[in-house]
Amino acid sequence: MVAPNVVAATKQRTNNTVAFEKVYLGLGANLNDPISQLKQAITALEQLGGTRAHRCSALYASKPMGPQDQPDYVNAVMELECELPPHALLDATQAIELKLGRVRKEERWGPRTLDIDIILFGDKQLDDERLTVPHYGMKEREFVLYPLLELAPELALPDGTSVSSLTTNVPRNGLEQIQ
Ligand code: A4P
Ligand code: MG
Repeated sequence: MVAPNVVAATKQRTNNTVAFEKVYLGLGANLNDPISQLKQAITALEQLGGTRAHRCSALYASKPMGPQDQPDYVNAVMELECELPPHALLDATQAIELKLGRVRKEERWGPRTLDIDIILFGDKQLDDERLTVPHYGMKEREFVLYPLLELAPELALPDGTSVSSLTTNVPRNGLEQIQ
């Protein structure tokens, strides 16, 4: 039989081991020099505590989803490893949006300086009042799927659907790499 104090020590070590999860973030902007917005966001995310191993897709120009009387977007997807819990990462990405000057407007899908969406968080499936993961729109958005595919051609969603199979139903709709 194992002495109780040995069991307790083992448990504590287990509890102190924080796993890094692979996370994908969608970045988008269409106001105030969107390329610069995205580059500043990428730098801020690279410096975010509790994250490591950052990789970013190319920057893509995309046609606006939603109201058409707004400028084209610049979109990208960033991959990182994250030891923060999902809601703490959301707090951090929203703080970056605000620091870079985002003003939240009423219009749905209207123009924005910078939007950071949590697309995937490991194999987690979350749905509460603040966070839905996988992101509710990812399966239909060319400006999410093609940059994701560029970064991780073999990637699958928690339900097993491969990203490459999703792109077969989602045309590029003018999406093009710009840098
Ligand atoms: N929220 C829930 N789940 C998530 C998640 N997975 N990641 C909540 C991030 N946030 C999540 O978001 C509204 C609330 O969603 C947050 O408070 C958070 O708790 P928001 O950023 O304040 O508002 P939003 O982004 O305007 O809303 P929405 O409906 O999420 O817009 P989308 O879906 O992000 O779409 N066209 C092109 N070409 N490229 C784009 O990037 N983006 C949009 C915005 C419209 N058209 C676009 C693009
Ligand atoms: Mg958003």
